[in-house]
Amino acid sequence: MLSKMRRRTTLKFIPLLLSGGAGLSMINSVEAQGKSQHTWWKEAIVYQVFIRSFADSNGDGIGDFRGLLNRLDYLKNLGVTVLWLNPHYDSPNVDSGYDIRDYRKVNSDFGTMEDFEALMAGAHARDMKVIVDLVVNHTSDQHIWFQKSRSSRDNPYRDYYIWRDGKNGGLPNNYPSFFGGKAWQNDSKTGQYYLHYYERCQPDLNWDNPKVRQEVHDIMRFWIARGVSGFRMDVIPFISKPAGLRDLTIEELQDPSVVFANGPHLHTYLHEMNQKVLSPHNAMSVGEAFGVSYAQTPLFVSQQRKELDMIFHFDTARVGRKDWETRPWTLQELKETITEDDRSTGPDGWTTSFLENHDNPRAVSRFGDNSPASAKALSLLVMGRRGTVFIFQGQEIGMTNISFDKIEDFEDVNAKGIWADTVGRGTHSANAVLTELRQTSRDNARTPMQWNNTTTGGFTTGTPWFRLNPNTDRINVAAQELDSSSVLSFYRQIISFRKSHPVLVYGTFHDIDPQNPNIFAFTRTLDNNQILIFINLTAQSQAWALPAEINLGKILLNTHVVKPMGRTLSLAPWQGCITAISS
Ligand code: TEU
Ligand code: CA
Repeated sequence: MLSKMRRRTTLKFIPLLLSGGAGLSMINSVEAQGKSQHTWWKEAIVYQVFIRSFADSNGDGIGDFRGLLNRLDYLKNLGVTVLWLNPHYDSPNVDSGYDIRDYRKVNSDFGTMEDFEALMAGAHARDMKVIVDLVVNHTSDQHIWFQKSRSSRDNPYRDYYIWRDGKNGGLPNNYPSFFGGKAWQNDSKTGQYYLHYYERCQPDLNWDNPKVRQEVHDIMRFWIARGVSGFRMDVIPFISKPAGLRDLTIEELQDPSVVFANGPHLHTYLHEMNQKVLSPHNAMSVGEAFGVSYAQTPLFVSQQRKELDMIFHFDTARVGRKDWETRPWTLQELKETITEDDRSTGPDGWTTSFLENHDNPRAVSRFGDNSPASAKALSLLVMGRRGTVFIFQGQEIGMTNISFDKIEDFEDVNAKGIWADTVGRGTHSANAVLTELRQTSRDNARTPMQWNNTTTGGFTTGTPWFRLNPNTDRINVAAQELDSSSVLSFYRQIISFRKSHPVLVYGTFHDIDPQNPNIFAFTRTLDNNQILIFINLTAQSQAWALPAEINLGKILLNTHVVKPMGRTLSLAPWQGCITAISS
């Protein structure tokens, strides 16, 4: 309901944004869908590393650059071609590094700049590229710019951030913060308020100041010079602030991201960044597109507009969610988001395929039943659709959510903010909020990587910074390495299959049975080459009648040993196949 409402609301922004810039009519004239230009980043298998929880090399309980370096052969073996590092910069770590103190220093928890350079060299020696997180909607309040900015109203850095007087003895407007409470903080030194969409220690930068944009471009060049091949851009649609910073209406307050993502100069700033930095250096870009509707997607990713290469839409990964709460969902709904996402790119844009990241719970717990079989079925969904593949550490072994007994078990600032806004204000019971957070919390994805069956999971020789999931005794890399029927073995197989079958990368996507509540069946087509993918996304056996126009060809990849045959296929729980289609 809410997401439908959001789509309708956002549609009206389109003509506004297009006036003056390149229009959709221009986009329509380019190459037909499916004839997409071949590029390395479309073919990439990106592996996201939440460094803090990946591998600890020095026994302090915190994952680090050397730990990751030591595991590069494992990733190479898996078939990974690009690493995406979560923020690796100097930070007080209030929001896991998304609060940056110095963009030109590395996080000392992770090692030194020399360690970072060794990691880069190690990746390049194995033909892997590295992209880093670009977090430039906000900085840490400990950043020198903010320290200067807050020092006086006439400091040259004052205008690097967004300062306003209060209104009628209260806040400048009614913006809420995503991490609870309001988005304004009064600063006693000068008596004004600064804006923070996230935690109050994450003040928002003022992108309308050309000096800020110049600084960001310089930071990007700094990391490109150190071998980085591109950027994942954190909440990038929020950089241009709404004109006048008026109050949000009650309807807009339901989902402030829609207004925040539609600032008047957003596309001007992205185009400028592309022309000054991305294009000249051939750097890849993927924007986290919180608040962006499918209808708006071409504005970001149409190649002709020269802004970003692709964006992340959250609707698929967040089916069955309303913010931090769960809601009932159906497979039809999940499939609909994938079709919409696929079409949203327009004829010359590109998209991403993912179910997990550091902000979402584990897919196998959310859409599967925690079983290895369901992890394999979901891998087929991620690898089978069109879009650059992003997998998150541990997904390849079927890591699951962890159990939380009490609020103290959580590390995440987001969980704490939700708690304060609900239980803290007496609007919800502790039990009700815990029940939801257990399923939706970002902490579910942030537990240490499970390398072996010891109590510290082979992640560290010391005390891990965050609890390991006790199921590391069953779910771990060491055990799966030796087992040809493991989730890990299946990931290796399907990644190598995708790499050797361009139809899986470039072929058009078509859902052939959208109303089926149990099975996801779709074709991929590239020139004369067509393949069929069907996945039983339930824990029960299912019969699936092949559509009349399709004759099953050779089975090319199968999650199970048993081969489905005939015109009505019997599928085991979570069984999925890739097959040829015979004429
Ligand atoms: O996240 C964007 C974001 O706001 C949501 O994904 C967030 O996880 C949650 O839904 C808020 O209610 C990005 C980063 O990925 C996230 O880790 C950071 O905390 C956030 O921006 C601020 O930098
Ligand atoms: Ca360490």
